[in-house]
Amino acid sequence: MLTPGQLEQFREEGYVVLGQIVSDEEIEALRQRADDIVMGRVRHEGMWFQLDAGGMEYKLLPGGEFQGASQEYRKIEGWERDPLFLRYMQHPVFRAWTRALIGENVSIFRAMFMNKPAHKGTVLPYHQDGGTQWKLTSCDGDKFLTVWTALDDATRENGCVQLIPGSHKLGLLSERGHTITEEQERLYCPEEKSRYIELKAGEVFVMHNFVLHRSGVNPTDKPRRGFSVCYMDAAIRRVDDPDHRFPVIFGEGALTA
Ligand SMILES: O=C(O)CCC(=O)C(=O)O
Repeated sequence: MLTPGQLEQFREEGYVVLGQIVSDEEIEALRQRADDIVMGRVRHEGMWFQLDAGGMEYKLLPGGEFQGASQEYRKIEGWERDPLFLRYMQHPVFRAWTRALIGENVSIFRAMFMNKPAHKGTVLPYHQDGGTQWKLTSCDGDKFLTVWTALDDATRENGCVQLIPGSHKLGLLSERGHTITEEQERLYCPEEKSRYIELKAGEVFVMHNFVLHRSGVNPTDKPRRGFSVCYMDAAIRRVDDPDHRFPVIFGEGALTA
């Protein structure tokens, strides 16, 4: 489930590749469901859709409701609404990791689909996940865990996630913004320090939220779809809306599929 060696690697490098944790059939079902959702064959109220602008510039299109059947969505949020994905998010391996790092009661900040459509994709510059822009009552990086699952093979060629091992130890570099400055990128993210997280469809890696990470475009004819879930302490609230409740995944009041 979770070995002391993996925990040690997580503390030192800020990430661990776990490999595939569910059967090939279950992965195939998730891939199929992702396809059903982008094509509008399965609809869940409240999901948020953003089409891909594509390109080397970090320019994003506005998001909102379902915008029609398309393989060109860049990001879709709200996957806890889908029973198949919710069950996956509640897998005992993620229970073990979140218990070790966060505690008994665990919610999610977000559960999102991140796609680099074939012959498209938008560059996502180096960034950390957190800071005041998340508008949370606590942004202590140690109470968060990102779990990223490849829904297609993710390769260097089709825009897999790239990260800087150990960079979580720098703490939060930008309190306010999402991305870091060019100067910080020059200083902390030289190409020789970066690691490309190449995964087969179904494989998983976990990441500390303060690890510097990025991803590129996809010039290939195969999509690179990923499913990224950010788990956090269920006691965390939104600063601008104390009555808002994040979806609870483990512990008291957890959602049921
Ligand atoms: O999937 C990607 O390309 C980026 C993912 C990411 O930034 C995240 O999961 O936090």
